[in-house]
Amino acid sequence: MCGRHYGEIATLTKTEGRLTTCPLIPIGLVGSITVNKTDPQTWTTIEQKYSVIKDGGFVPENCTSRQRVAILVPFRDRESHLRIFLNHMHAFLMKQQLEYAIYVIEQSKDFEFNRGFLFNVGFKEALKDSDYDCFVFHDVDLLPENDHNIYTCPVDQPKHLSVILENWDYKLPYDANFGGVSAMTKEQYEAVNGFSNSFFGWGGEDDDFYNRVVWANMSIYRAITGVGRYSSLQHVTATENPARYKILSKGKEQMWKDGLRFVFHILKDTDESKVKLYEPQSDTQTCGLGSNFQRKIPKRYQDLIGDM
Ligand SMILES: [Mn+2]
Repeated sequence: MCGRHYGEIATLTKTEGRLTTCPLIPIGLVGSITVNKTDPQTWTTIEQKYSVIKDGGFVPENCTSRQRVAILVPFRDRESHLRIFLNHMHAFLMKQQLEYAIYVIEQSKDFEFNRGFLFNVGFKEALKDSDYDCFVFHDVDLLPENDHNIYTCPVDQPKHLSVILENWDYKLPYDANFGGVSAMTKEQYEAVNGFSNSFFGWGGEDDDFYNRVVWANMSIYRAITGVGRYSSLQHVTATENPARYKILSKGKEQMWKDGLRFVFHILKDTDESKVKLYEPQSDTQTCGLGSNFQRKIPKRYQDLIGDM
């Protein structure tokens, strides 16, 4: 489904203080870009290269960004992918003249990976830092190949950014695909009650997320062919969740019982210093999470880097 959208076509210029709004398509974008899949090996290499990045984020100097953008990246175990990702993304996003921060949301090993839950937590955590307008839900193993793929959110509809992927032979696998990299305004995310928390392991949460968009009477915007191209980093195939079709089939009745509104967690300090540990409160039992469910969530990659 590929609806029409006008959000990014409007060319309003406003002044905030002495700075003008950053251009819609910043000067210096070139379209197709080279993707470097080489691991920079150390966190220090990235920190030195991107010394301008503070607390995982960036604010353009000479203009006011059109939106404040939080990039949410669920994470577990793939340190090498994360270094490659950050090395690529910071250059990419700064060039787009966005005010943004990258949030790495890490999950403890106690339960199977739950991508949707981690996005819900990341959304709430990011809003404690800043009044973000736009959220990008991003896999760590996907790297944009075209800098005209602007990481902002159309105000009138959700956006699917990762239209064609290297590991799918650069084809969209099916029209309702909304996985990989997607973007929503704060209001749109609240209107779909975020992601379901019920999908553990691989698969299903992105299709449920798409269904929620439809049930909220929205449609998905995709950029023109060639812009939404992504390189993929290789990894061992994750374990598919065999229960996903059953959970998906109950998605509509669960939409307002299972999602953003039902993610509760409390903050705890741990001996692991910079890593913060979250535990859902017992209410989360109602959305299928066990009582011993725990998540480690470094708010930004500096937290993950620690003193290394
Ligand atoms: Mn993958």
